[in-house]
Amino acid sequence: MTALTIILCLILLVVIIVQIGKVTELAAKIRGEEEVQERSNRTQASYMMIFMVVFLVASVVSAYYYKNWMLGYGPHAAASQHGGSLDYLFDITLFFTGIVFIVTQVLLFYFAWKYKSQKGRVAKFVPHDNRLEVIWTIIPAVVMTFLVVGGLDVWNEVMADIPEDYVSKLVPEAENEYIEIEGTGYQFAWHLRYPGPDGKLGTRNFRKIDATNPLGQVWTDEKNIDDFHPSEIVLPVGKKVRVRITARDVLHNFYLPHFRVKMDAIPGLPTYFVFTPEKTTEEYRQSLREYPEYQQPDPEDPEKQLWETFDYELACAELCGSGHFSMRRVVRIVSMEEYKAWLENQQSYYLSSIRGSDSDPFKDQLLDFEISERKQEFDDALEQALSAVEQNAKTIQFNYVNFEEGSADLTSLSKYELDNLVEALNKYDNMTLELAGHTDNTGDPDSNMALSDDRATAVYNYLTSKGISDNRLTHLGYGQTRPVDTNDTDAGREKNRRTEFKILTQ
Ligand SMILES: [Cu+2]
Repeated sequence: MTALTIILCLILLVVIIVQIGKVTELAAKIRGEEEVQERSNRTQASYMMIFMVVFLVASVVSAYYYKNWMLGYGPHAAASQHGGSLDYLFDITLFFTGIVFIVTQVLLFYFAWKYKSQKGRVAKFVPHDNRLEVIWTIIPAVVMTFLVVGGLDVWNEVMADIPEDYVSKLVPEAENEYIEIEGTGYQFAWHLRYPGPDGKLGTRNFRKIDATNPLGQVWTDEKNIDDFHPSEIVLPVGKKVRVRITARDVLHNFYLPHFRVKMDAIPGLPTYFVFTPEKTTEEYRQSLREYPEYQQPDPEDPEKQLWETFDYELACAELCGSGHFSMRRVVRIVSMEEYKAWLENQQSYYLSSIRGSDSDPFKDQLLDFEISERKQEFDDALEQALSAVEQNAKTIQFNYVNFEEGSADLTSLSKYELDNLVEALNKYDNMTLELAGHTDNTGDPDSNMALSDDRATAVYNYLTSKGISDNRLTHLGYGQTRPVDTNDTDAGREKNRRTEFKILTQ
């Protein structure tokens, strides 16, 4: 109904305009056409001048009124080291284009007024003028040169070539040390990766991408072992950051508006930029506090005002598909102490999601740091047992010696702990041991007894094969006769299935 009314109104308007035209025509015929034409020209020309003044004043007033919506003004201050120079470049561009804008508008309307049609005046015909050509070529060329050179200067700050002695570190200290992080865009999110304590991002291969390996990390590359995948970007204030940017499907764009950095994420072609955050999230919030537009309650959390809930953000600045809007991640800039505390809570993706699974190439072996950790653990337990006085405290349980299900075959990972024991036996050459196997109470007691004996024997055989004299070792199975926990729960039964050794003499 509304649409119909509007259409009817429009038709009516057209009819009225046509009628007015006809009336004017008739009036002109009555009054004499030339005189009417001339008066009309004068009126139109003065309208031009009025329009010019109103339009220019409105342009300036609206630019001033909306200045807080522009980059670099009001609450939109830059939060990175180079951000200020980028905003300055915008200002310079605005200054020059502003002059051109005002001059061209004034001339356009002034000429329209000055050269309105007048009786007896003939247009001047200028076919060619070299001087004019030169002037309007040189002036824009000079201005453009200033703008382009200034722009290149800022661009080189963002795209700074990494110096040769550049070092990537998770916690940078020296001037030439960067934090190197990685963002991979896909439909529709960012997958973030930090290098872990070694400061180096591990290699990737797109063929390795699957459900458990979203970035196609090559697990045989040890630089990948400590890399972690956080859900937000957290960075310390005042440290240089290099962001490596890639995409997994289509074009995306890694955009950190508050830091004035923005770069395409291209499948198959890693890009990067460098920036140094200069204000922590908290400092930026405090600077927003004075602006009325940030003193409103946050619609999502009415208890708080908008400045309190403000966060820096990472957005995708490429229209990459229907879920494009959801490619947002929070960026937190914090003090070095907070950054370190946050790092403490991050878990290596490999160790938490891949280690021991079918896609782990090191499934059947221990990694160097695990070997040394477990050796430390074993040595500590042994020292404690050796220095203990009570006989009960002389028994040590193997924590990592395991057997294949229902058999007495040692698993491949068991040898590491047994090797620790071999080393200890070589170190303390008077030490003699009793090796004992235990089971839980499931199954037949007699076969449990036999199985536990076989398992103690397997350990005995391993140790003697490593050159330990057989008169230093005895072995026997206790079956289910000596539980250390309840046999009513899974956890209890697991504790009861164990192999241990007792120090007889030392
Ligand atoms: Cu995107």
